[in-house]
Amino acid sequence: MINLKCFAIAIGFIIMQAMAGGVVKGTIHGSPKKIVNALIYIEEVNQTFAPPAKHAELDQKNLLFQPHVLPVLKGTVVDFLNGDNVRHNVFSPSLEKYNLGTWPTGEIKSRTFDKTGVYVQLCNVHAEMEGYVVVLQNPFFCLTKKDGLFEIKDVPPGTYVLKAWQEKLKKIQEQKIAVTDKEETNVNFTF
Ligand SMILES: [Cu+2]
Repeated sequence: MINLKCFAIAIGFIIMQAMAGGVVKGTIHGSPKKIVNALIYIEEVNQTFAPPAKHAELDQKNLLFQPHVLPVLKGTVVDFLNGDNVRHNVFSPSLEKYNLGTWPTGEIKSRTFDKTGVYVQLCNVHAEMEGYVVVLQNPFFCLTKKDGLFEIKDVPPGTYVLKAWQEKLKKIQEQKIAVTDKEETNVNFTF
């Protein structure tokens, strides 16, 4: 017979173990247009991370890519939706380049993102539309809101390169960081 209490404790222990790690926290300083939708991420963690089974979604609604920036783990499938009553297209001139075609409301096109990098999303029906899919090696990233604050939890202890991307930056910024178990590493960026 299974001892349920011990089983629960064991599960709790496993969860505690899995969540061990440090926190990387900080602020991006700069003009309001530059500190919003910035992606702070650890360039590489020496582990393999399985992509989520659940698809990520990128909608085209009110003639905007929503969300404007979509960070995903390498291998993630992104479903491209059309939430408008007009036809939209999706293409990207980035890296290996793709064009998913043009489709009406209600239809979905999917693409698996197997390679890390920044993919600008464009629509050849509406020249003003622009969005980004950013494909990352690991799940330790944070997308900023208007306040430019970021916090990445449960980072395995180690030394890493922390990167900062934002669409208006000419170049990705980076800093070397050291993460210690159960401690906070504070980092700031100025854009
Ligand atoms: Cu469009």
